[in-house]
Amino acid sequence: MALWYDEVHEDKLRFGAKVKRTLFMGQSPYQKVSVFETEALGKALMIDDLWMCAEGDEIVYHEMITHVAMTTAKRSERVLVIGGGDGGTVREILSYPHVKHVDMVEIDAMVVEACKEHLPEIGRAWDDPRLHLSIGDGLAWVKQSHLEPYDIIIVDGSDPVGPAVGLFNEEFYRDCYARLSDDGILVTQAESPKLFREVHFSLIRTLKRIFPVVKPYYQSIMIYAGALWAWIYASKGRKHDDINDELMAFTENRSEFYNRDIHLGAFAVPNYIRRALAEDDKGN
Ligand code: SPD
Repeated sequence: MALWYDEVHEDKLRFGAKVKRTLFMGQSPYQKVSVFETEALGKALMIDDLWMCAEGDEIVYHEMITHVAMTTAKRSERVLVIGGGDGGTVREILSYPHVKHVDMVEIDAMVVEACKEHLPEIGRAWDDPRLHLSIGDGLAWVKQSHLEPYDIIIVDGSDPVGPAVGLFNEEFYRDCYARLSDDGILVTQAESPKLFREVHFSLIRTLKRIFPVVKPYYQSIMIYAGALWAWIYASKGRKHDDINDELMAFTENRSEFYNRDIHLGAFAVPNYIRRALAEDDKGN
């Protein structure tokens, strides 16, 4: 009989993949971690029965979460990644030779170990000497006021259950703001505007209380619930269309999905989102 794994939402919706075999399943102190080999999307990671990434479409997520900030930042030598335990986000950041130092803070050693062993094609930069991996709490990391400022902070957490709940809180983003350089940019994953509407718009409102520039952007990810996925671009002044032509040319040459049109187009919002944002702005 065929084996399927589904991400289930309120017993109303399922996002599933047919699984050839289970490569890893474990319970860490924080969450359930599973890696499957799926028929349609290659190997895939689930955390607490929610899809995190799959070889077949991870490139869209990881290019979108990194390159929008990397191509617009005034400087991008020092980068902090919170979460991102599969290694896809740091892989993309470290593809830029000018990047000097990347701190990656992932709370769950089991996620990193399982991904290193079973998803080595996603995390291809684990041995890069510019990468400094800490297993620990991202919320505590950004409280350290002695840290040298970061040019970019990327929050690649999982969905707001378990240890990732704090990554949707105002205090965390206030700490991130304090850890950024004067021209700094933060990008965070921001769930589905359709399926997790309240989480998505509440995160935008939270960031707008802290950062002068806040703009959500969107792209479709096949494995994620709600199909249309979101990230939020927040900065101390740098605009999402302040694109560095040289860096864009470099990135376009090597990326599989991301390019200038995708970058700019991702900020074009459907009317239901435009209206919700306008309503929120009126309320502030
Ligand atoms: N349910 C999808 C939530 C996506 C969060 N991050 C995924 C990690 C990929 N590096």
